[in-house]
Amino acid sequence: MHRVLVLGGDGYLGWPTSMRFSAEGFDVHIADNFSRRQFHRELGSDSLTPIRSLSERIDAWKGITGRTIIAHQGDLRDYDFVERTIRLARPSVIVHYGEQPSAPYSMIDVEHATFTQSNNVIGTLNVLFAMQRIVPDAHLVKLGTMGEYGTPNIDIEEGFLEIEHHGRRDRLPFPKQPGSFYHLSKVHDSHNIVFTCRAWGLRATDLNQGIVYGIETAETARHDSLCTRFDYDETFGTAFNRFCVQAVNAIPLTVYGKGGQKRGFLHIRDAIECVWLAATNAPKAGEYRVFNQFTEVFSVRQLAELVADAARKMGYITIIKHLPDPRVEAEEHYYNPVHVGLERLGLRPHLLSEEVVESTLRMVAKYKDRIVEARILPRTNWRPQKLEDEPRQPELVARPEPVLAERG
Ligand code: USQ
Repeated sequence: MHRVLVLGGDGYLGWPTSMRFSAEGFDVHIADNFSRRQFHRELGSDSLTPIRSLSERIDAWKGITGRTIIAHQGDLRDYDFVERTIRLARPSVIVHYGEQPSAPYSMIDVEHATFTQSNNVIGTLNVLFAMQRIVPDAHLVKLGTMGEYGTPNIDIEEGFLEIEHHGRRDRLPFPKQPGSFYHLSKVHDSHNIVFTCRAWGLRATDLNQGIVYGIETAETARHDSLCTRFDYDETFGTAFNRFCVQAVNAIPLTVYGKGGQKRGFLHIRDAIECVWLAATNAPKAGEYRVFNQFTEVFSVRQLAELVADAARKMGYITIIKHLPDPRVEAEEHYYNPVHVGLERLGLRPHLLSEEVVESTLRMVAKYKDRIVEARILPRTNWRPQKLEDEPRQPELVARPEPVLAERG
């Protein structure tokens, strides 16, 4: 029997991934500390979709499919928890989403920056140590980010660059120029993973993922109780999902700066498919492999126009507003990243069609009453903050809670 441990299995991608592996016949274990739910309570925001607690989701999945998913509650920064969970699950694959995933969250202040880096880097180190001790042949599928590379003025290769220097050649990790303390945490993880593949012979795939949009996968579509979260707030919501919520709520679409920031995007169905393809085509022992995980490139401006056009056709009065960019990033730049590895493994991309935009807008309209408008406009600024500007943000309250207190 194949066994997978999904770290962060209660999250936006973690829950659909867990169901996908379960549907394919894997024994699925989830580890989660419900931190994403706590971050939302801290910030006064919530998922647009009314998600169930993890135990309710697992019960619903069992009721519909007859299949069992086992959950372990704990924090990856707690080495004993990580080792105990891996001993119990004995996974052949570990899919690692268990990190703080928001760039704005990491830029709020020193507490949020140090929390993000210690949470992500120490959690991943604990996973690497426990793998080496208990399941050294398992395959680590780690969620990285396209943001590790930044936006260099040359083509971005898939993880490595063939380089000639002073007459000698080598294949070296592609240079990293990340744009937030969150993106930096993923770079630090990558370095730790490369090192453990080399030193301990672990096998790992780093998935440098672009920005995921959408809500529905084959498994979430089976019943409302299986739906995944859909964030649209300034901290956890990403560009496309935010624009859809803004369009339905008659808020001008918030394009930061000129909107010429280009990024790789992919539909949530493809994100899950990529993880499945990577997991079921393991690298050899000692190999550290990188895939650039996205299907197409848009500028933020293009993305806003796509959403605005579809919304107008559906009768919404939608305008685009260029706000001063709260981030420090290039607002117009060259961007041409390679993405061939996952296509070679069989990925058949679902591109961003008008139909996808319309179905997302319809889903948003269904839950319109749940929108918390006060959490949409950007407040977090990348630039140095003066003491007199404080306090502007709520305090960090990311502490594990007992399962019984878990809320949707
Ligand atoms: N942006 C806007 N308006 C908005 C929100 C964002 O113009 O209302 C712009 C940002 O300035 C940025 C771009 O859209 O230039 C992308 O921002 P985002 O918030 O959609 O995504 P980002 O912060 O880059 O992070 C997201 C996920 C993260 C993942 C990353 C992949 O939150 O977990 O690693 O996408 S990537 O962007 O390729 O690094």
